[in-house]
Amino acid sequence: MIGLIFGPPGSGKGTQAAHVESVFKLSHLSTGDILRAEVARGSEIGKEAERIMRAGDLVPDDLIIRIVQGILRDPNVSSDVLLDGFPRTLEQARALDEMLAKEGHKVDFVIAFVVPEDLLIERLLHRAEVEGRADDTREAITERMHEYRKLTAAVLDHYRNAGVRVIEIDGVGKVEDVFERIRIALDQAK
Ligand code: B4P
Repeated sequence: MIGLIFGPPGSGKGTQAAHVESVFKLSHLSTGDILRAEVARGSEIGKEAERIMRAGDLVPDDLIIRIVQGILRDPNVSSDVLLDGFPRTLEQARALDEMLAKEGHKVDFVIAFVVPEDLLIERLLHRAEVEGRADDTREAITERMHEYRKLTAAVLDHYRNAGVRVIEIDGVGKVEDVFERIRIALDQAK
């Protein structure tokens, strides 16, 4: 089972993925978390990614595709996966489809959050105060929203056109209420 958790920055991807992982027994794989861990380790990948992420831009497709490929090929990684923050461009989506097709798999569902932009910005600025994440500055948030509209939003149509089940979730409200909407939708989709 391969699921994607999809939405603009601040829509609740990482937040809800943690709940989906524990209730639906899918391994949560967040490319944002992986990149932040590389930055913290000071690895070559981290050095390349740090400046790009801080500015709110997307890291190069080939870099992120190599990372995901390495993880999905790892025999210790479960074949039931929830991908969070990947794919973020059409090139990444095509690379993922190709990787999965080689193993006889495909994307089974996409959870796509719908949240108004003013609320997204409010959440991210609040996280900046609480966690101080390097890419939660007003300038970087503006750039991340721009990148989402320019490059990432099209990924949803890619999967819709491929006949993949896209489950739109209203991401406004308490975290537990949003998760309840996801739980009901995934239970119905079984
Ligand atoms: P991510 O780590 O994916 O960052 P994000 O889009 O902000 O999502 P995140 O999961 O952290 O936040 P969430 O919406 O859960 O990416 C960071 C950067 O890494 C990118 O900008 C890019 O540079 C790079 N990157 C990652 N993947 C890449 C790829 N595939 N290709 C290229 N570059 C890539 O939550 C946000 C906040 O809202 C939290 O504080 C949370 O507590 C709050 N929140 C969530 N739900 C809420 C609710 N219902 N009510 C109130 N607050 C809520």
